[in-house]
Amino acid sequence: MSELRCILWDVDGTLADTERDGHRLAFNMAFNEAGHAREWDVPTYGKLLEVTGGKERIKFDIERGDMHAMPFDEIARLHARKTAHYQSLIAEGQIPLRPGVRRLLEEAYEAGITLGVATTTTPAALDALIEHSLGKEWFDRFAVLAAGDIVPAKKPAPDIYNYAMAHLGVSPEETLALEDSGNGWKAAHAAHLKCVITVNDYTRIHDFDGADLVVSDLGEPDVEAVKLISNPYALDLHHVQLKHLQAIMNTDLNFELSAA
Ligand code: XBP
Ligand code: MG
Repeated sequence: MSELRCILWDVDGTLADTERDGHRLAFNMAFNEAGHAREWDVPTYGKLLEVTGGKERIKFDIERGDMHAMPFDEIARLHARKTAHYQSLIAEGQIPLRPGVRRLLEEAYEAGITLGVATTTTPAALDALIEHSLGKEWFDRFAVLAAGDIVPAKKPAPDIYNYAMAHLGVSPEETLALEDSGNGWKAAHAAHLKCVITVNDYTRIHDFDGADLVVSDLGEPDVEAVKLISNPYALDLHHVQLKHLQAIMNTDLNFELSAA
């Protein structure tokens, strides 16, 4: 139980729905361009999301026999081409931010909350999304951009969260994570962070048992209320605001429940 000082944002699926019509298409473009007879359709890619990291995802597909074998340096080259295609898709403005993301980012920034990114994706892919979907000013507004291979173990390991917090000099007790996936939730939980989940079409079937709030999206004031999927703090909300994240941080759920 503590004051909220820092919010760490996941990227893919949380800031924007980048996977199905962004990353997936970019992988397929790179495969096609390199002459690999492989295309990841929508359901196949949904299952492959269990493997975090693009290079790791290709390696997994090879090891299970669905792509022909290649050494890791060739995988890395193929992935670099994928990243270039992804950057082009993002630059074309194909992927908007999810509902409420800009609103909540701005509210937290204006309130002086430290903001950071903790993601599995490649720094160049993250930079493209910030530049084209969020706006260049956010390069300065995020106090840390923790991404990709900066840590050896990707989510569900807690390493990227631990790296971001160490860089910022904040503790888990004063930090909240925003995530969209089972692996993201596991990483935040293993880093001892409270965590709010916004699900999407790929992740609504994931297990978020123990998460502090699970919602359809962050929502906006002038549209229909968000769908509350799991609301253990019994928050009364139409759309997710900074005050709700602060309430989650200020409440010791175990104490409240045992005192009730
Ligand atoms: C999601 C991921 C990433 C992307 C692909 O990251 O697992 O691997 O699917 O990006 P997060 P790369 O939800 O943590 O933002 O190909 O650049 O790895
Ligand atoms: Mg994600």
